[in-house]
Formats: sequence, C-alpha cells, structure tokens
Amino acid sequence: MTIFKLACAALVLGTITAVIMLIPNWNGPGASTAAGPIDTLLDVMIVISSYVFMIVMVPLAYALWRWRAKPGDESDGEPIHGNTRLEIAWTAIPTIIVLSAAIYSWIVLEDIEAAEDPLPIEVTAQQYAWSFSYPEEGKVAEELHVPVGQQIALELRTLDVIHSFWVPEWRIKRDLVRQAGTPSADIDDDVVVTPTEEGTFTLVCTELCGYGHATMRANVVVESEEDYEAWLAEQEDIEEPTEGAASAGADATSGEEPPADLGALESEEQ
Ligand SMILES: [Cu+2]
Repeated sequence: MTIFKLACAALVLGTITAVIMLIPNWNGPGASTAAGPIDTLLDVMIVISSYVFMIVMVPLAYALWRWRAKPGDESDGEPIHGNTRLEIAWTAIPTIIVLSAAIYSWIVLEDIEAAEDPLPIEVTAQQYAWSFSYPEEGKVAEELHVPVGQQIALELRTLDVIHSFWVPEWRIKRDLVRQAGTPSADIDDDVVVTPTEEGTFTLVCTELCGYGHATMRANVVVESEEDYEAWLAEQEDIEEPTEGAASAGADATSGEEPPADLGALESEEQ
C-alpha cells in the first residue's frame, strides 16, 4: 500500500513539475523549419525528466523521513542483502528510457537535416571573426545573408582553434573542429537549415575560443530573394589565391593555406 501511495505521489508531483517546466519558452522565438521539431523534442525531454526526477525524489524523501535514526541511537543499521529483481528493474527501465530518447532524437536530427538541393555557403571561423563565401556566385562577405524559405548547406571550417556556430532562432549549433594534419578542413558534415522568418539575427560563437570569444559574432540577415540577389551583387568577388603567395584575404576565405602565425594563435590558448 505504501508503494502504491508513493507511486501516486510521484506521478502527481511529476505531472505538476512537467506542467510548470513547460511554461517558459526555453529556446526563444524560432525562425527555421528545425525550430518546431527541436522545441517538441525539448518538451518531450522535459516531461520525461520531470517524472524521472519525482520517481527518484519521492521515495528518497520518504526514506529519509520514515527511517531516520532516533535521537541518541548510535547502533548500526540492519545488514541488507541485494534484491536481484529490483536491481534488474532499475537497470532495465532507465536503459529503455534513455534508448527511446536517443532514437527519437536521432529521428528528429535525420529529419531536420535532410538536404534537398540546398544553396551552399562556406562559413570560415578564426579568432575572432566569421566570414562567408558563396562559391556558386564567387562572392565573399562579412555578413551571412540568405533568402527566406531557401534551404542552405553551411560548410563550416575553422582556421585555428575550435569554434561553434550558433544561430539560436534557427536551432542550429555545431562545433567547427580542425582536422589534424590539414590546414582547415572541418571534420564535421555540412549543416543544413531552412530559414522561415525574415529579419536580422545574430550568429554567436558558442565555444570558448580565446580572450576575444565574447565579441565573435556576425549578423545573419534573412531576406527576400530580390533583396538577397541585390546584396550579393554588391559583395566582393572571391580572390583567386596567387601561386605560392596567397594574400591574407584569400587565406581567410578560401582556407587553402593556414595563417602564417597559426602556431602562435594556438599556443596562446594553452
Ligand atoms: Cu568563440
């Protein structure tokens, strides 16, 4: 009977916790096709976590109250032998919960990252700035402009330390990791995203990358196809790296050569 009452208490308190925790809009406004599925995923995780939390806390609180030592009682507790059935249960149930959550997350990620003829844009990070190049149009820019409703594939790469690409409204966050032995190739795949709202957003570096990390931001402008085309036409052309002596500008955008002081940049971080 006690177990039944505890279970009921855990379910009621778990429900109350879940309802309260679902009230805040934790992720803020969404502005891409990924926002809906990601926010639903978070809500499901919040509900699961609320019940798990109360299923642990209610019996713990009950045990602390019910079996606390009487004042002046210095004796040892009774020896307790293992309970095989209970141990199997508390191993199997969390395994099922975690595996189910992992499979659900995997399905959501596969879904939001499914590419259908996206517009390729190269994103280059270095301490402490972002730059963007549009290989199909041969343009480079310091702001990221994209047409609304167009799926884009962002090819992320870093010229020095690890950075992380985050546009909160797009629900996209991905580390940029330099592959050992290559100048700038990123070990990760492209990030695919379809912006659904026009406006100006902020690209934030969300991996602590050095003393200038907090300033490592860039404007992201989502606009109509016409505005995007007009803006792109005004941007600089991609410089072709000259044989043997690529200019600093080409380094930052093409990533063909590491900056000459790359070693110095990296040692600063250690
Ligand atoms: Cu950073």
